[in-house]
Amino acid sequence: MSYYLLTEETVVEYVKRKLPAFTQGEFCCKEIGDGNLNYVFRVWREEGPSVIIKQAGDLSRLSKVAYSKDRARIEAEILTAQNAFAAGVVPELYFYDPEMNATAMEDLTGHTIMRKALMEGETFPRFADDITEFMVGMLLGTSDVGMNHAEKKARVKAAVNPELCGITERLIFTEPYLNLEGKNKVFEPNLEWVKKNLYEDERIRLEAAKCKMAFMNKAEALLHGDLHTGSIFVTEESTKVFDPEFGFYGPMGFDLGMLTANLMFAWARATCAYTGKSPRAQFVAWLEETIVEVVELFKRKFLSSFGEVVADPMLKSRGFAPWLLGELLADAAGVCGAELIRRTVGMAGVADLRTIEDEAGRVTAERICVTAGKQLMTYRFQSMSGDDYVEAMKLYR
Ligand code: SR1
Ligand code: MG
Repeated sequence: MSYYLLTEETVVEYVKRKLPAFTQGEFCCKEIGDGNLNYVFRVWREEGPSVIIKQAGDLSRLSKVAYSKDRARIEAEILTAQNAFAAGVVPELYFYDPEMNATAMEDLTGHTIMRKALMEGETFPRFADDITEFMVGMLLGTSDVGMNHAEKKARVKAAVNPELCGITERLIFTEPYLNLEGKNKVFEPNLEWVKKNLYEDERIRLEAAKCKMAFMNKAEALLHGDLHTGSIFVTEESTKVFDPEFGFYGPMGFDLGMLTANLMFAWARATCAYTGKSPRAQFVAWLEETIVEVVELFKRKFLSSFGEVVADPMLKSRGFAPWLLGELLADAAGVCGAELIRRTVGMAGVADLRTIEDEAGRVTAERICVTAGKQLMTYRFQSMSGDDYVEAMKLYR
């Protein structure tokens, strides 16, 4: 069967053909994707089985830009690796269809997108534990710490993803500082402030350039590549990381940095323009604890699991694991800074900031993020603790 673009009219027939559990009965379907790159459908029957189908088209959905459909294969291979090294924290993969560039995976209905939940002031007691399990499992399992050197190189090659990495290089590490094509979307009342504090700051541009170089060259471990709160489904009892389409072998600190930045957006919103249902002080305290816990639990788990998975005798040298962790944390702080800056001034802003209705609240929330971003990026080699992240958020007055 050769490739065709799935629609709500054809996806049920496709699923019935591919999955035995779906052969009997009438199924409903809905296109649920709201991203730019792919088509995502849910197919289900009341009291019966359900599945998510994600298909890559020749053109991106919204911007109609041509991207290689091979990205679907890369994403399916990443999901396979995630199920091997972080089972339970990612959707199960049912199949990948190379002809159709389509993936079938577990339906996570019942979960909520974490960004939305945080904007409503919800808290998730399992989150820090689950997400650090995911990150540490993936980083150690797919790096030269836990994987045979030849297998790792073959996997690096198979996951090379120039198009999606190109988006990150442009959107995170270039455009926010240079605004070359005028694609930045700076909140008008902050234009002058951003000009003075970002565009005219040559030192931060230099640090961002160094972080960009690390992103482009450190093929250390398989990353999710876009681990923001919109890529995480949550309930009180469960955390599921999805949408690894930006994944590739990159610097080990990347996912941790992006994640912390996105928890910080929730903090900036809660502090300046809270719209949640729970008491604000309680929610802010939970966010601060969670940011600290994510960093500190990550460090503890990384060091304790390192000893369990390391095979290379040189990597067992005394002091190597803490050194590697130190490098990783510096990269993480740099990425956190870059993410804080780009989601505030760049073209792909976050709802946490961009939907703040009160002008003064949004002005302050955005300045908090850019100021914290600059601090963490500049002092990334000293930003080793969870408290450093919380303190960075409190710098702008
Ligand atoms: C064109 S895609 C824009 C952004 O959304 C994704 O989630 C990535 O973060 C990307 O940078
Ligand atoms: Mg996405």
